[in-house]
Amino acid sequence: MNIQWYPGHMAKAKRMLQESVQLTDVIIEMVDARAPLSTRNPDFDSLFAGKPRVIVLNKADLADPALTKQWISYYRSLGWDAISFSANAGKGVKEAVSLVERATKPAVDKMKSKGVHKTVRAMIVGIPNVGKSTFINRLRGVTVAKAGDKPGVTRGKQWIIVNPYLEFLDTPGMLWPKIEDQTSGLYLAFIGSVRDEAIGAEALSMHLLEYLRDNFPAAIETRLKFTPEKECSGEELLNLACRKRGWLLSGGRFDTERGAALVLDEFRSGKMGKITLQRPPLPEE
Ligand SMILES: Nc1nc2c(ncn2[C@@H]2O[C@H](COP(=O)(O)OP(=O)(O)OP(=O)(O)O)[C@@H](O)[C@H]2O)c(=O)[nH]1
Ligand SMILES: [Mg+2]
Repeated sequence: MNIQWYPGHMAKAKRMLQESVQLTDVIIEMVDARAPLSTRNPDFDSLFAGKPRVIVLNKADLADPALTKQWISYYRSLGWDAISFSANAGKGVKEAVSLVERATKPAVDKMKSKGVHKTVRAMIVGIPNVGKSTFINRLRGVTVAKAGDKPGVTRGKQWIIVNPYLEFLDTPGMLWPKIEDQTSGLYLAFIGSVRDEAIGAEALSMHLLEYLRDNFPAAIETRLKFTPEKECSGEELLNLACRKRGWLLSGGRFDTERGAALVLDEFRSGKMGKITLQRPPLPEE
C-alpha cells in the first residue's frame, strides 16, 4: 500500500507548533478515543519536551465507554493526566478546565506568590480531524474556531480567550511524515484523519469491511444487512453491501463508489455502534 499521508501544509504546521511552544504553559494533546495510541503523533515527544502535557481522548461518544475508561487508566498509570471528552455533545467542559488547572498549578501558584494573577495559555495539538477546533468552541461556548468533517480544516493558529485567565491556541492538525505501521495507518484513515484519497475511498472501505468482518461482524449484519462470511474478501463484502441496497450501474457493475461512501459514513458517524479499534497494551507489553 502506497499512502501519501503528508500534505504540503504539514511542514508549515510543524514549524508553527515549534514557534508557539514558548508562548504556552501547557500542551493539550488531543487523541481520538477510538484509536488512542495510533492517533498520537510520535513527533510531539521531542517537539514538546519539558512542557506540561495532558491528554484528551475526544469523540468519546463514538468509542466503547468501557475501553475509554481503560485507556484513561492506562495513560494515568504512565504518569499522563488524561480525560475523555465529547466535543460534539459538549460533555466534560468542567473536567477539561480542571485538567488544565491541575497541569498549570505550579506556574500559577508561583506567580500568585508574587501577587500576579497569571493568564494560562494552553496550546491544543493533535493529528487532523480529532476535534481540536470543536473542543475549543465548546470551551468558549460559541463557535469561534472553524471546524469540519474532513482533515486539514484549520490551517493557521488562532488564540481563543476562554476567560480572562485562560487562553487556548487552536492549531492545524499534524501528521508525521512516515507512518511505519500499516495497521495504525489504516486506523487513521478509518476515522478520517488521513484524506480518503490517500488510499482511495473504495480500497479503504474494503479494508474497513475486512476489519469489521473479523472484529465486529454484528456491525455489518445490523447496518448492511448481510452476514459477512470469513472467506469473503473486502471487495466481495463491498459488492454485497451494494447488492443489498440495489446499487447497480449499467452493465451490471455494482456502484462501489456509492457503497464505499456508505460504509465509511456508517462507521464514522457511529451508526455501526461504539467501536474502539485499539485496546490498551497490557502492563507487561
Ligand atoms: N461524534 C463526534 N464528532 C466530533 C467530536 N468532536 C469533533 N467532532 C467532529 O469531527 C470533525 C472534525 O472536527 P474539527 O474540530 O474540525 O477537528 P480538528 O482537530 O480541528 O481538525 P483539523 O483542523 O483538520 O486538524 C467535525 O465534523 C466535528 O463536528 C466529538 O466529540 N464527537
Ligand atoms: Mg481545526
